Amino acid sequence: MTTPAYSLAIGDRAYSSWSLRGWLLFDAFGIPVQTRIARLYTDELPTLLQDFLPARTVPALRLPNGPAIGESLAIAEELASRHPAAGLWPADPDARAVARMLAAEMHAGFTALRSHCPMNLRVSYADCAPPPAVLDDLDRLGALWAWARAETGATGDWLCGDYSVADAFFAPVASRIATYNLPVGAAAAAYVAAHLAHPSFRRWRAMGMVDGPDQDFYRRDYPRRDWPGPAPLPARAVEGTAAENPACPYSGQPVTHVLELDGRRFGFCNAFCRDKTIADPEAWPKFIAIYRP
Ligand SMILES: N[C@@H](CCC(=O)N[C@@H](CS)C(=O)NCC(=O)O)C(=O)O
Repeated sequence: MTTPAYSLAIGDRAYSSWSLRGWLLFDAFGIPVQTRIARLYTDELPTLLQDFLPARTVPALRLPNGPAIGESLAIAEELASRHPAAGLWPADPDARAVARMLAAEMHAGFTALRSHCPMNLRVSYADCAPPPAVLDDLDRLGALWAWARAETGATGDWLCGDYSVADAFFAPVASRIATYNLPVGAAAAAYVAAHLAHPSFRRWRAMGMVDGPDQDFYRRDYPRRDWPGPAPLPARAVEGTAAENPACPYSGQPVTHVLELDGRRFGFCNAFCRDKTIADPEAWPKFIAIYRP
């Protein structure tokens, strides 16, 4: 008998910061999930959420053969209870307490940063003239992150040792600091860089680059700069179905859409999977397995 899957309702990947948190709780911890996406600011969202009542926002999670729950923090706790070996929270009790405090403060706070700098993974601005309240939020983040490292003795990329729920909760903040080129100290900048390079974050962003039209609500006229995260390999879409791989690396289905990289042609079974691969080829292990066998 196959285990029934978790079903996760999400919004536009480029813009829905809470959906990113919810999805990272699965992808970054190796827990399989089926996603159902709806466009923010359209009727799609309330329609999708009809299947996830009483949740009113995304992410919303339908438990296998069970109820639906909303609220990213509740989803984190529920997954941690159901998957104790996945390491969502640090194993050390003191580090776990620190991680819980971080996630809770993120869940409740940083409203100035969140409203002045809404998450937008499709652009990178040189400056956004952050007002004092945003600078206060950035100071608080820097202090909180330094406190977590001092308290837990974490010396690597993540705040409490291994990547935990606390880090997943700060991923959208890291993306905002990158997108809006916000001023932070060296330690915070290194933490942001670690998020931009995290494989799960790269996969989400790659999908977010191509999974729907730009939303006007998030448009800003700030000067642009290059995305400060890892630069994608230079792949591009090409016509035809001729490809060096006989079947889609993700589904095993016949090739219908092709990309070109380094003069080589690779095929996929639909436009979305081809285009998410073009957006960041190195984010996709099954593609890299055929590109660099
Ligand atoms: N406290 C919620 C916040 C979720 C949230 O605000 N999600 C936004 C998208 S990022 C949403 O669903 N907005 C649609 C709406 O409020 O109608 C959580 O932790 O999951």
